[in-house]
Amino acid sequence: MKKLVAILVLLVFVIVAAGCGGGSKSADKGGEYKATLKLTSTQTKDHPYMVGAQKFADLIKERSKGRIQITLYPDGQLGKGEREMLEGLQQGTIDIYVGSTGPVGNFSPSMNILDIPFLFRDFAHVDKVLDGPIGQNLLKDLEKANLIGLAFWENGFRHLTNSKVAVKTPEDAKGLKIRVMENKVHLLAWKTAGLNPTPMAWGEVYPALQQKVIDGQENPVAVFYASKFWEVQKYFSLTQHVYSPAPFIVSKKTWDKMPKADQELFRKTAMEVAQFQRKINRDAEAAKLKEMEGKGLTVIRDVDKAAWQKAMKPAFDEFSKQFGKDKIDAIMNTK
Ligand code: EAX
Repeated sequence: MKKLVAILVLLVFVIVAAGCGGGSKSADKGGEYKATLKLTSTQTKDHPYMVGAQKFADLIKERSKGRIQITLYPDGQLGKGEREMLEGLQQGTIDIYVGSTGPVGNFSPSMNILDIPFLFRDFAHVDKVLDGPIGQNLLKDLEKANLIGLAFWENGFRHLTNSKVAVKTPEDAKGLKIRVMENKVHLLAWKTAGLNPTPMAWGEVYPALQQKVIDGQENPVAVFYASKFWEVQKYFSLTQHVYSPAPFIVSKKTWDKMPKADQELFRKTAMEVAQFQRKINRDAEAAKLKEMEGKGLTVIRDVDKAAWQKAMKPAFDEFSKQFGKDKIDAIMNTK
């Protein structure tokens, strides 16, 4: 009899514990959850982030039969930079974010490994790493910062631009004042290469370039194009110095209110849209560059990449110490 009571007590305990599932307060009543969620990024509504976001919103609306509506806030409407937006996610004032990994490392240090220059060979390498166990573990780590990483979308390979000189080598760029993201890895890499980098929130970059407070910046083609940076920059050097992923993140506060079935729907849809979003980003790059050349931008294609790699190399000792050489090698050796 005593044994039976003990088993019953244990059973009740297990059922209650499973119901509370790992701190998540999921309602698990798929039909009843209704929400209007805010999705934001620093980028304009035509940038591939927001084109992807619109597709995500449409699919979620359709698949939830209208229970979940997602409103888009493009162009920094909910924060002047990505750090501010991530803080908004933690506080629950923003529900969903898509943006670079730039400031993410300040919240979840392991993510910074992806910002190491010349880590990725090409897009195929990128996809293998980000969609495989390495990328998925980095997304999981975000949860410790109350951020739920669902997938990697794409910002793109970053390139150096400026208003002063046609840059091919680090020598050409010596002393250039450039804006960098609020990211220690980027800051160290550019200092090591002999430039003069200043961390700045995205929303301040265009005016700073216009007022010539800084000479240049670095970003992928799509960002430069969507924000009409050819108006304030003359030279676009295809340095391709670092690949910039775009984690698609949900606030843990929002997440914990969602039933498991909707969480699954979000995960699946975010992964699905990642493929679409990366493709439209990649497919449009060459045409965007051409169009901007037509507007007077000088695109420097014969950049001395080996020289850039060599100039940033001394920073690798520090990166190896910080992230572990084995972890960096695991990414570089992924085939
Ligand atoms: O995510 O701040 C940056 O330079 C980012 O690359 C941009 O906001 C797109």
